[in-house]
Amino acid sequence: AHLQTYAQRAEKHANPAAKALLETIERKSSNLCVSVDVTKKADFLRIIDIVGPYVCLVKTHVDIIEDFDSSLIDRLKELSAKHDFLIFEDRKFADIGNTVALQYSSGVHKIASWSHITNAHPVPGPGIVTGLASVGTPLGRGLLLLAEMSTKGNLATGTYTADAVRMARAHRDFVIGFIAMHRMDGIGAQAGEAVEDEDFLILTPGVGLDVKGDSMGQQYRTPREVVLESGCDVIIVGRGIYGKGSDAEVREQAERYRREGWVAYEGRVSPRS
Ligand code: UP6
Repeated sequence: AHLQTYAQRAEKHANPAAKALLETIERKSSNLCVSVDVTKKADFLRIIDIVGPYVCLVKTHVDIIEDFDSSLIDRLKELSAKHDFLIFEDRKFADIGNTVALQYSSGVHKIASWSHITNAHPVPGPGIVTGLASVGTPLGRGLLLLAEMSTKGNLATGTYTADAVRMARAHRDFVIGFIAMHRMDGIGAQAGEAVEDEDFLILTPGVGLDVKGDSMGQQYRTPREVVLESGCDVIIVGRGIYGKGSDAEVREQAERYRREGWVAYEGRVSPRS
């Protein structure tokens, strides 16, 4: 699937969130997702208004915002319409199905009511997908499973990763892809199992052009390594963009990562040599 264009893949996708994301990527020539990990509502909204034109997706951690209220969600939705991007709350659900269904639908944040895409750790087993799907499917939402992580020493490797892919395969209407560092095509498939027509989106954090990591285990790769060499579909960039001081600099970095991500994609779907 990764040698097809985003537009070709959008046509075939049945899940509304996956289809909308692929169409947005194509329309804006952007496979960039900005992760806006700041703690004040005003900063959060200001950064999103700056980077909005350059992104297909805005990733949030709404539980870190100190002055969170429902007006923030109203503003976020307005910005999503103004700049034409989708919203991904990076909640990383990890509990039993009944609990995650409540966490997804209810509480202060009511994530399912505004976030097109969210994600979950596969560690509790398939019940986590059933629980989240009970809330998200009627709303046309999509789920990503964390099949791999970007951090040094993480445990999401080998058979854990393969089992995450199998779990996704069993729920293809709601699980639209993975947080992962590489493509997952065919991983964990049984002999003779037909998996050629599956098209999981790979969204990849740990992307940076200027530094190799941080002091807490984060590891960065370039958009070229992620999209061209590893076949991932969306680059997720946080501090590399919002961490750059002035508004002008934030805009410049968003433009830079959009361009780098898109050039890497073009190199993948239409190689010159
Ligand atoms: N994230 C990772 N690695 C993972 C999964 N998620 O970094 O394996 C998330 C973090 C953060 C963002 O929660 O919001 O992606 C990366 O931010 P950064 O670019 O500032 O490092």
